[in-house]
Amino acid sequence: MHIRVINPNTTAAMTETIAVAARRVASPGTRIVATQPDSGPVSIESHFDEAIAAVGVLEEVRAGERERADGYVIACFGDPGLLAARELTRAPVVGIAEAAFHLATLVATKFSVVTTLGRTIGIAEHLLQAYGFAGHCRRVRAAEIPVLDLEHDPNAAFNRIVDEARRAKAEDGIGAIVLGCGGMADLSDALSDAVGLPVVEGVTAAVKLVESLVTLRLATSKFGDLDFPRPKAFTGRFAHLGA
Ligand code: 2AL
Repeated sequence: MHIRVINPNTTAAMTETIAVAARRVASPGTRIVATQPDSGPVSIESHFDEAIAAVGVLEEVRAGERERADGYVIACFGDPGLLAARELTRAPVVGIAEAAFHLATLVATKFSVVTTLGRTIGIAEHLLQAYGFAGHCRRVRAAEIPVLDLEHDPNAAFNRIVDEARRAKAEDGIGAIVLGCGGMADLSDALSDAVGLPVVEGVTAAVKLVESLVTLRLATSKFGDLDFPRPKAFTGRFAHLGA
């Protein structure tokens, strides 16, 4: 099985962190191909960053189709471009936020999210509403770490995440923590040990969900709104995305 794990930001070091975490949980027969767009934001911390990054995600899905990928993971917690990506392929496409929310509800009745910057809280809350998980999530919390600090100063970042997760455990009435950034892909075991709660991390959750969907032969539905986009010309710098 060939799973293309797309880091929607352009920071190669973060792609590597994501790749290592994905390979750690992948089944022996699964090949993880981890990629990032050529162009776009180095980190995704706003609606603007997400909108630009989504185009790169879609280009990476097109590239994956040429390589006959069996499934895709969108490894940013805003799940940028998720539904558009599903339109481009029959293969399953799973975002790390939706994957983590789904699995968290299987191990706890309530969870809190610990994400990076406070300004991304609204993005996660919007997804919780859109996906129908708002009733399971007690609170989206921020450790106030810029995304790239996860790469540049990992020990300080981890300590802030531990502090916020401990506050969540003490104050939120939860049974599990969801980690709210692809760059946190390597932190779930250490955080779980430090806090004493199940910690659901989206990259690893999404890899196992894609493996399950492929094994169960559950392809993305081409009946209805996830059908391939109608062929048409695109102009200017997006000409390569047209038919
Ligand atoms: C993210 C993420 O997962 N990757 C990135 O660049 N930004 N999301 C977040 N909330 O920090």
